[in-house]
Amino acid sequence: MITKRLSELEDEDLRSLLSRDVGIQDVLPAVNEIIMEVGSKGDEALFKYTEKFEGAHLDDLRVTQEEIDLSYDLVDDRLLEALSSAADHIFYFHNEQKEHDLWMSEASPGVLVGQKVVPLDSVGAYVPGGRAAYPSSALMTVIPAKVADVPRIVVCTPPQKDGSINPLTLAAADMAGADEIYKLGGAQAIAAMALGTDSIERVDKIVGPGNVYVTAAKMLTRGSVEIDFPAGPSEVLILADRTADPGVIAADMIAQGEHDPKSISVFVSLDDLLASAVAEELNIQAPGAARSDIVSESLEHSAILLADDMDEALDFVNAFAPEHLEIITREPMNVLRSIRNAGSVFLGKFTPVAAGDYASGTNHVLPTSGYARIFSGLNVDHFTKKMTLQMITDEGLLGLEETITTLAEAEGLLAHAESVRRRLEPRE
Ligand code: HSO
Ligand code: ZN
Repeated sequence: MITKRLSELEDEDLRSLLSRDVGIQDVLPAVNEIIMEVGSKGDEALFKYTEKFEGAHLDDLRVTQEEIDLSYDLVDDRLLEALSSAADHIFYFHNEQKEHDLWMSEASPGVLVGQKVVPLDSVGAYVPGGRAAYPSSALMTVIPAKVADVPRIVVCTPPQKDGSINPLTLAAADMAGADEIYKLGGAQAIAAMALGTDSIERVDKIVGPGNVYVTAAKMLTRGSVEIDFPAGPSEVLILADRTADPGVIAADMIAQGEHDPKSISVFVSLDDLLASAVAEELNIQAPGAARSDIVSESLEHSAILLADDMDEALDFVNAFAPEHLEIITREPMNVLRSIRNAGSVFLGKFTPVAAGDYASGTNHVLPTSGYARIFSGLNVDHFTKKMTLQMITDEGLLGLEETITTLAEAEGLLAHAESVRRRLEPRE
C-alpha cells in the first residue's frame, strides 16, 4: 500500500498508479492463434478449446429451452426476485438514457435537418464465468441492447466442467431478453462471435467484460466486428473529506479488492486524520474479509493519498480516470462539476459502488485502466447507429443555392452545382 502526500509521490509510483497495465501484450500471440484456428476450423476449434480450457466435452454449444426452463427451477425464488428487481432498475435507467428515435429541426426556412437512431442488427454479449461469474453482468450487457431494440442478442458464457452453465447466469440472460445463449468462453467465444461458425452466426458488435484473453481477443478481432472498449480489473477511487466515515471508506476499498488480486482501490483524502483512520480501519477489517487473500493482494498495490487541497485532489482524480469514483464530501454535487474523467460516479455517503454494481440501474460495465479518459461505460448508444436526415423545400434550396454552387465550383465539381440549379430552373 502506498501511503503518501500527493505532492510527494515518486515518479515511478505515479506512473504505475496512472498506467495500470494489465498485460494484454503478453497474451496477444496465444490469442491470435486461437482466433486463426476458429477462423479456419470453425466449430471443431470451439469444441477443442472448450475441452482444453473449461474441461467440458460438448456436442452442442447452444443452450436449449429445456436448460433455460430448468435454470429457473434450480434458482431460489429469493434470488430470482433479486434479479428481477435489479432488472427493473436497469431497464428504467437505460430507457431514460435512450435518445429520441427520430427528430427533425428547421435550420433555416425550408431546410429541415434531423437524425434517425437505428439499432444494430445483432450483438454479442460476453458474460464471464469461473471466479468472476457474475449473473449481474448478463443483465448489464443484455438489457441496454434490448432497450435499443436490437433484434438479435447473443450471449456467450463459459460452461462448467459438467457442461452446464451457472443457472443464475442462465436465468439472468434469459430474463434480460437474450435470443441465443451459447456455452462458450474465452478468446474462442469472441472469435466465434466475430467470425461466425456453423453453430454461431457472426454478430456486428461484441460487448461485455472479460479476462485478459477475452479483452485481447476483442482488440484483435476489431475490424471484423465493432467492440465496446477494453476492460481490465475493477478499480475504485474514493475522494472524501472529514465528513466521511473511515469505516465505510475501508469497507468500500475492501469490496473493490475482493474482485481480483489486480483490482486497485485508491483513497484520496482531504483530511490527514481521516487518512490515518482509514488505514487503521483497513487493518481491522481486511483480515476478516471473506476473500481476505484476494483483498490483501489487491490492497498491496492500492494507495492512500493525501491532498493539500481540493484542486490538487481533483487534478489527480482526472488524471487517474477511475472506473468508479465515490465522492464523499459535504457538497458532492459541487465537486462533480470539476470531474471530467470517470466511468461511473457515486455521490454522497449512502451511495456505495455496490449499488451501481447490482441495483440502482446504472451500468457496471465500465472503462478501467484510465480508459475513462476516452470511453463511456456501456450504454444504449453502444447498440445503435445514427442516420442523418434532411428535407428541403424549394424555398429552402433557393436559400442554399449560392453557398452550394460557390463551394462546388471552387472544388471543380460543376455537376454538383448543376444538380441544384436544375431543380430551381422554371420548367417549360
Ligand atoms: N464492480 C464490477 C461489477 C460487479 N460487481 C459485478 C459485482 N458484480 C465492475 O464494475
Ligand atoms: Zn463490484
